[in-house]
Amino acid sequence: MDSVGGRWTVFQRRMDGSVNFYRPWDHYKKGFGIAAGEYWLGLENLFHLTRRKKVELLVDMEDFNGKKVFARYSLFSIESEFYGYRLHVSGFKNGGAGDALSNHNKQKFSTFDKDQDCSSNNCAKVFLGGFWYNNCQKANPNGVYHWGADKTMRPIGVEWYQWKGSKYSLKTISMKIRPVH
Ligand SMILES: [Ca+2]
Repeated sequence: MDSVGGRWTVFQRRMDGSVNFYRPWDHYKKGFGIAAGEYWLGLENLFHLTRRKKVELLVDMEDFNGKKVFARYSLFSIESEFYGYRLHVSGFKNGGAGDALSNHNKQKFSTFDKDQDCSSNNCAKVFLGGFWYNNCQKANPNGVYHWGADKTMRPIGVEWYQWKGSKYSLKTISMKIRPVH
């Protein structure tokens, strides 16, 4: 990675299915899991980490064949809870994963008990995660961990559509940020 910028701060990680990510608003606000394993830092922390400086985003992911790709965004921030922790992401650079996140740009965060998405349905309930759902998603990193491809299932998995399609649940995915100088 570039020598420019500080250390990466991981705010999301899936790696083994050990943590339930189907959780209410309060959990996504405050964070859950453990930093060394499956993990969500919390929206309030994320807001404070991105509010006064330029921050870039790196999304690393791996499939069950050991193939690794990434997507990178040169600017990343979220708004306060009052504005629904609305996502701002731009400046995509392709590391083989494709751009799934631009579809979620300018969306508010939604959980099953707080529907702020652009769908007439409750995306968090239909796709079983918590995320900046649009109508509904191209990326579902907080979806259900279900060990690879299953064409017979609804697309509820840990999805990155532009890389593996809607019915493949990734082996690992992590989202991390660092300040840009
Ligand atoms: Ca809705």
